[in-house]
Amino acid sequence: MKFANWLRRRSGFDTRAAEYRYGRDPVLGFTAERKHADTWVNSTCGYCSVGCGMQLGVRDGRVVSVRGNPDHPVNRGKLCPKGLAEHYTIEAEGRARYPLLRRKDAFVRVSWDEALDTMAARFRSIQTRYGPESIGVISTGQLVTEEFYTLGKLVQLGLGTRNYDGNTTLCMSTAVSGYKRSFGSDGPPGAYEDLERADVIFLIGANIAENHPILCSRLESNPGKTLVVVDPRVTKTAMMADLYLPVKPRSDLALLNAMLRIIVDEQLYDRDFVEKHTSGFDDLCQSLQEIELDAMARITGLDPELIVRAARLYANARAPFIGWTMGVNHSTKGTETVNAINNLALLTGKIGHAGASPFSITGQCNAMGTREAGFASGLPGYRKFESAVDRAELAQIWQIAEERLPTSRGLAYPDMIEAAISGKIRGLWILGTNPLVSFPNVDVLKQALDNLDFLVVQDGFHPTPTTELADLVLPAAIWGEKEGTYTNSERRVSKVNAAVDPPGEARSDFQIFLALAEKLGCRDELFHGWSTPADAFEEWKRVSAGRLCDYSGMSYESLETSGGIQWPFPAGSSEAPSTVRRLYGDGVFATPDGRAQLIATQWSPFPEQPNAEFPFILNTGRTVEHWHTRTKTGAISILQRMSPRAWLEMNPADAQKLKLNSHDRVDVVSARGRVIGVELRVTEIVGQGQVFLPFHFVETNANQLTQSAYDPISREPNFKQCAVRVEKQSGVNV
Ligand SMILES: Nc1nc2c(c(=O)[nH]1)N[C@H]1C(S)=C(S)[C@@H](COP(=O)(O)OP(=O)(O)OC[C@H]3O[C@@H](n4cnc5c(=O)[nH]c(N)nc54)[C@H](O)[C@@H]3O)O[C@H]1N2
Ligand SMILES: Nc1nc2c(c(=O)[nH]1)N[C@H]1C(S)=C(S)[C@@H](COP(=O)(O)OP(=O)(O)OC[C@H]3O[C@@H](n4cnc5c(=O)[nH]c(N)nc54)[C@H](O)[C@@H]3O)O[C@H]1N2
Ligand code: SF4
Ligand SMILES: [Mo]
Repeated sequence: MKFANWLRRRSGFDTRAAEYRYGRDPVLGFTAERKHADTWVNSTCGYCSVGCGMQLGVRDGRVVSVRGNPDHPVNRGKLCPKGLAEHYTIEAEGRARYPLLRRKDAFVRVSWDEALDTMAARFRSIQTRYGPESIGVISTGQLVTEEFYTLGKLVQLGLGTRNYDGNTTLCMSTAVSGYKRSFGSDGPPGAYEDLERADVIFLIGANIAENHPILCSRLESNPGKTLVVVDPRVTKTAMMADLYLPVKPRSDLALLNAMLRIIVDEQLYDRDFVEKHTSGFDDLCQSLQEIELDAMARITGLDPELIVRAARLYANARAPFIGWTMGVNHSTKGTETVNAINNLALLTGKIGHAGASPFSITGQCNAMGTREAGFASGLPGYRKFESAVDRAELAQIWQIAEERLPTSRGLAYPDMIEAAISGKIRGLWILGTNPLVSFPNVDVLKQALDNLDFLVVQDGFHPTPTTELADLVLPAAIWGEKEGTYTNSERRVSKVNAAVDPPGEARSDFQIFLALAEKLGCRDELFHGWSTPADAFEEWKRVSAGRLCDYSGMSYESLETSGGIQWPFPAGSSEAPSTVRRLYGDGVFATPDGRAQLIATQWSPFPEQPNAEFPFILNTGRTVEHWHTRTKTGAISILQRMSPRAWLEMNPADAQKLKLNSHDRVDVVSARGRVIGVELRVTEIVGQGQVFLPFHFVETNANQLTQSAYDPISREPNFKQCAVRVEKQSGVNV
């Protein structure tokens, strides 16, 4: 029994342990007794894409506690530290409560009517003067799918602009582009169960121990696996590895191509699968002729024998899993790197079976929902802008003229920012994202926002660095206060429920969209008879029917009782909702001829190599306690105390050369900016010539340093490398 408890705590963070430790609630201030809830509301965690099932404990109209849902198939009762403290976000300091309109230099509180009248009038007058596409919308991966579906329709058919994108372009757009090029559609093909059933697991640029902690407990229930971690930094995940490959920054593509070459040369590929289910084999082989093991070993910094070992390990595995996250996506070579990963799976036929999957681990709680239902890089239901058939089908469902659907996408997020600088975009609506902290080379963004005629920011918190710059702030309900669905990384749609009302006059994003549609005069046409997210869900089910992301067999009730359903789940499906589903098990891909595409790729050095003036490569990323720009976790004292400020990791050999010691305060300087007074951590977690800075802290904003370099295919920023120097602190941050 004792052993079982120990195991449970080791492999997750047990709710009871946390309650014991935090007997007197440090945030809400009442004692453990008062935390005993009267009722428990089932929901899904609103932080990361693991999608843990949760129960929110409600007492006297307040959420006083949360616990893991023991019956949920994803987390089986476990939660990570952020999840365990999530209820504190609801009553955290700094929630946005009232619409605020900037008059001269100060915000004044206005009614919702006045706020939305002003928004509609200002956007329309900008459009009259500069054309419909002078308005841009930047959304998020943190709303419910019903909201994404509603927003996409509202922006395209109501506001009438194609310039709609989200923070997902800072995050997942590379995986989306890579999947589309290789398999014909977006959609991670595997399931979390694969972590338990794979015999070999590669994690490339994915630090799940910090960022998807509950996936670690899925890994731990697979004692027979061999875990290979590819990351230039010795992360907590790397420390779990059987084989750790400390690649040089952004050399993954060289490693993957070397592995592909070895697999072809040693005939370790699946000839039958390649012949029946793929195109492009000859071109791929030809491109691999240029790949030489010794050269790739130099680029990656790995011994040639290690690369050979990794290639054989993958190809000879019964069921290999390759998971990746931002170490791959955040790169100007990101899409090609995803294609090289997919090439490995396709060459060896290791896809669509238990354990075998090239799997993009997603980031935000509902990054998937916006990919499925949104209007940004595709039409709803993974339809393509450029497909006449797809447009006709959608127009038919919506009963609108086909010409109202665009034939190509609008500007991607970074291109909208450029367009604001050049004056093409004049009005911007930012919702559920905080770009003043999260956008690369943030001075460019500031210039863009400065140049706008009208900026609306819709957020659950105020002030944030971004709401502070707005002309209009719209206060939004957040997790715990609204209803809908999230899709996690394994395509599992889970129910999200409201446990309490939002503070002040804050409204759910869904209600804000409907009210704005009313003001724009399109509510009746686009959202006839809608009043709750369930109305959007019912229409979305029809729009997704027959598509890869088919929801048509789901209902809110079945999502509740099953603890989430993986798509595709068509109406009339004979499978039980709880069945684990994988894509492409039949070898038929979402391309016109059903064949997946093998794609030749080419490594090249990352932009902005270190030089005499800026000798270090800056890597940026996350820590387990904090969520992105800390609007939520910065307001939660338990988490904030565990990780109160940023730090810079530097290798001891470099620190010695610079005569720096741990805890010194240093400045980090790039060609674009200076971050002042970061605490130094001298550690071998990072290699020589590399430094690491978390990007959570606006006071020491990593994006003051990062560069405006983007993947040409996905438009995702190269957040993980830029050239910097490190100096003893020069001044104080203001
Ligand atoms: N605690 C916490 N959890 C989160 C989040 C959070 O903010 N906080 N955010 C969520 C979101 S939206 C996302 S997208 C995910 C992100 O999850 P991750 O991708 O795991 O997070 P990061 O720390 O950004 O980067 C991952 C790793 O990439 C490595 N890396 C850097 N350069 C390279 C390279 O050239 N090659 C390779 N192979 N690796 C490299 C870094 O060293 C780092 O360990 O986390 C989600 N979960
Ligand atoms: N240097 C560097 N920069 C990075 C990264 C990196 O690794 N390095 N990672 C990138 C990645 S992967 C990501 S995903 C981005 C994340 O960057 P952001 O999207 O800017 O980060 P968040 O702090 O999650 O911002 C979400 C905002 O939405 C608000 N919010 C929360 N819930 C709701 C809601 O229900 N409705 C509304 N309207 N608002 C809500 C929050 O208060 C917050 O202000 O950062 C990117 N930036
Ligand atoms: S692992 Fe992700 S989904 Fe699960 S509790 Fe932690 S933050 Fe929430
Ligand atoms: Mo992300």
